[in-house]
Amino acid sequence: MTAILETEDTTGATPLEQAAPTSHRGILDFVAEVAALTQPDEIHWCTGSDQEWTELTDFLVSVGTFTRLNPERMPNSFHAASDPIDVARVEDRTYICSVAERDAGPTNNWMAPAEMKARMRGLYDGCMRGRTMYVIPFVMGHLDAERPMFGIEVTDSAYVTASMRVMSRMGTDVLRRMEELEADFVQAVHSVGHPLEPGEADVAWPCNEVKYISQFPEERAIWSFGSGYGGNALLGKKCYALRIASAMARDEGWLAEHMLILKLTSPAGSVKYVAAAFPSACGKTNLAMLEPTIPGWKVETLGDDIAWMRRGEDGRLWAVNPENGFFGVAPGTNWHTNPNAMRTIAKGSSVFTNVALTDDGDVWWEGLENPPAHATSWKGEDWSPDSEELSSHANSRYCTPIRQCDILAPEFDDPRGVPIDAILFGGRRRTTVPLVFESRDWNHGTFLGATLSSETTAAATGAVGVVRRDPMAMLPFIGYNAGDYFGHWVDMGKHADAAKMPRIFYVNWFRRARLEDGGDGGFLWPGFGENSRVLKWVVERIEGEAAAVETPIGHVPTPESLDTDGLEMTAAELEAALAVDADEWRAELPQIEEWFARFGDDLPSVLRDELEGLRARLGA
Ligand code: SAT
Ligand code: MN
Repeated sequence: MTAILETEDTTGATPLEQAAPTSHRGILDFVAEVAALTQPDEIHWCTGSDQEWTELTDFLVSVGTFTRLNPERMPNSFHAASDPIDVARVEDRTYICSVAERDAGPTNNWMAPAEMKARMRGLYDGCMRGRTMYVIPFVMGHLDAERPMFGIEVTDSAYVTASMRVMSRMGTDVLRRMEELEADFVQAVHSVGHPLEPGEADVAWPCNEVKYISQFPEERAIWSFGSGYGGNALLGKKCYALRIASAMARDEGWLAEHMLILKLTSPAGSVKYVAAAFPSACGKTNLAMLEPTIPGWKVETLGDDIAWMRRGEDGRLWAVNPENGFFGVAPGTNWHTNPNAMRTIAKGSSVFTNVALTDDGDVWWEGLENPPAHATSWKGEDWSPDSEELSSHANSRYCTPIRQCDILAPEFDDPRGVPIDAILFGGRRRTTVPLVFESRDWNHGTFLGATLSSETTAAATGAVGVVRRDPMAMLPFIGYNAGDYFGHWVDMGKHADAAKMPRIFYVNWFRRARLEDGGDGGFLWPGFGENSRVLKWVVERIEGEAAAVETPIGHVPTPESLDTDGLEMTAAELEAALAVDADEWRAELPQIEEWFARFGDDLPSVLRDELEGLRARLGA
């Protein structure tokens, strides 16, 4: 660690420069500027080494942020509990600070860059006093990509630094490559906003009631203040890999999407790659690591949250996962719903936040097998199975290295990524949306994505269970005007190689049996590993083998075309899962209309035409 001194040496180099392990001018200037403003006691340049991990985690244990888990159960792993005011992404405090207001509209909060910077400079002023500032050189995607996507996160949180080591490729190798390439990088500033006066004791989870998560898309910069949690603070994730990257992707003709990537191998050995977009906490991680229940099919994982997709020389859309770890929702994860995630976690080297801590130094959460007779809840209170309160926050998370996943596809290491055959959009809907259907073409698929709807979850603060439109599952992550974003999707399909673009499907694992039809209100589809049956239908559609009925909303499987061998499901239940109820869909039309009205003239005419086409097909 380097103390920041006041004076320069005889060469004119500042003490910061003398102590910095780099000569990259842009990095030095950025770090010096942030340090001058935030006034940390020390600066630590991250190497990414095992020793550094040990030092960081030891430090976090010593200050009470981390509790070391029982090494026999969960080696090299830690439990953390956040402040209850800091448990999820804060969408109402998240801003796209583009120069022009229209470039952020209409789905984002906006503030002029100068105004936001003035406001945040005030907050940042001295905000790292009494703390260490960690400098994290990181790359999203591969270090040996044709164009590596670099970032520097400066943060006063050791928790964030340890988590970034799990979630991204970071450290000395990255710094060296940045120097060799004299590379540009995304500037990412993060502070928990909790300076320490001399002698003041720290708290286990420092944060601030005032929070700002600000993106400056034109400058490719991120300023985050006040939160230490997940996507608010691990700035490589949503802030960079989605908000900033989507703006880069618009400018450069590619796609940065909130999608898992999986590899599917059929019994005959044919391989397909699927990307799928669901809103946060709707089962992306489970689908990404699915264990097929149908014989002979194999799923391997490439990513569970973010896909960067570029057109390859062959005209196909190639996807890479820019991340290096999983930041998965813990509750509901168990040996049935996601055995591969359980096996990944069990290897250790993981951080668990806001789950329960058992008396024998293990973690537990709602939905996990074998509830302990007693545990400490995420709020630090005594908990037992008959407690009224939940042991774990609904947005509690495990943070674990992707390389520990037994079913990681070898292509994860290929900087070119994988050619995508199918894109799935999905949400959480009790009614209306069938288990699966295929879009008519790329533009119709774009319309399905643009109108994607889902009931809200605990991944963001706010009411849970309300239906909202979440276009491409990107509502909180589109870094520019959402109308332009839809236009960009339409443009991606306008190409000489349009026929090589992925086919687009829509899925809903969450439809319920209707009481008025004599149903019990429960889920119509068993989900989890059984979703392999839907993936099989998707593959067979692509190969021209699976039958479908053309309905007003798209191509829906015939009941026979879906492999239900061995499934305990009545014909009526299957029919209900696949049903397209014209009345229910007619009721969607005014909602879609209202949604599209928000975009005014910025809505691409193609999408308006798609809505009119749907209306006509529904006879409305
Ligand atoms: O907190 S994160 O944004 O990283 C997780 C999520 O909501 O997907
Ligand atoms: Mn996500």
